[in-house]
Amino acid sequence: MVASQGRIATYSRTPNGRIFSCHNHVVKLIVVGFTLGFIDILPEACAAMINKESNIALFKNRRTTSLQCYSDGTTKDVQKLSYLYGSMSAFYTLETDDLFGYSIAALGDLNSDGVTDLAVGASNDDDGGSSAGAVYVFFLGTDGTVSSAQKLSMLYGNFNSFYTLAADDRFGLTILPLGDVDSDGVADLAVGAGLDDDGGSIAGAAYILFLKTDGTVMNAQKLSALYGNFNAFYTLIANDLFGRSVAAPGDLDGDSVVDMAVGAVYDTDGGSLAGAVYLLFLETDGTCKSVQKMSNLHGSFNTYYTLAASDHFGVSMTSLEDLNGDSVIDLAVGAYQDDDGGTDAGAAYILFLETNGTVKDAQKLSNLYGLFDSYYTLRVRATSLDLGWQH
Ligand SMILES: [Ca+2]
Ligand SMILES: [Ca+2]
Ligand SMILES: [Ca+2]
Ligand SMILES: [Ca+2]
Repeated sequence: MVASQGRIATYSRTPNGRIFSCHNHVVKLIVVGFTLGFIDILPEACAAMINKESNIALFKNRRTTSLQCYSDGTTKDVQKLSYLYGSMSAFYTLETDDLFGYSIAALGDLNSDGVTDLAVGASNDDDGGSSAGAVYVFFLGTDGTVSSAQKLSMLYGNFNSFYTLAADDRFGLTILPLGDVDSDGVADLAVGAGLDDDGGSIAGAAYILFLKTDGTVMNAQKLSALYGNFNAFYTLIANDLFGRSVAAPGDLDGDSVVDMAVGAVYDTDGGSLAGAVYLLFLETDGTCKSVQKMSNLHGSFNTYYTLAASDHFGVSMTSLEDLNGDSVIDLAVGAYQDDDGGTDAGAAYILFLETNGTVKDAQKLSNLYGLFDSYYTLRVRATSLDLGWQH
């Protein structure tokens, strides 16, 4: 099914099995990253990378050696953004272990100067507390260097007018533009803080940041066990890690307000750390109108597949185009410790959604399902990397 509609390529050792979805002029390209063996440790902080030809932003961290995820398997023209490259240091300073580049997202042209702008997470930034986290908004020049920048954290960008980040929240663990939630003409940004403690230790949280065109926060809505009306529908508990991943499915239910998917990778439905994904149907203020969970116990997922303990379903996600032609956006979800064909070999699911957020059909991609092994074989992941994202 998927192989006939697009091409699947491996990404060279992204941490934590993150899924990238991107498109080029030839094929619909779904890039699935799997954690394969330890490679090396680079003596520098993480760095964001921009491929100028494809307009794809990537990241590179201490456990990544190469950036090859294009249809021909090569990198082309690349601009690095780090403390030493891309003029970033003219605006802010990175410190040891900030994990700048841990997450990255294209923002569209926020400041309307004709050049796409970029958000980069630094989930272990220490503004407001050790590893409270931060996100940078970069206004780019046509050469991919930084022409101006706005940091969003407890100390910058007006975020603290709305919420307080605590130590180890890991704000910026994931970032993604959702679309224009409040219809003010400016794209709004989802930011995960998966180690937030609302409702229990590491229950997790996600924020919707309503941005101004200068990159500062005009308004914000937190979604967690305590905020955003989420708890009217489901209960987040300790160690759910809600907010580890986020996807933007567009307006799934057709009420003209964009919706949001959030992964809770340590959810225990049907097994310890089996994982779960929530579809949040949003109001224009970013609160939940309704919520649909997908897991072993919810959302009809178990009609098609069963998650095992420690699969970590929801560790990564991306919305896809409408693959099956039913006019409803479909969703790819990673489960990087699935054991098909080898311990922690990993898997991804393509979920064909109903407009109410339940699963209409599903296709697993792994060593055992979805023809994946016709193209690649996933190797057993080195157990020493189990804490890949938990720096
Ligand atoms: Ca711009
Ligand atoms: Ca907006
Ligand atoms: Ca909607
Ligand atoms: Ca569809």
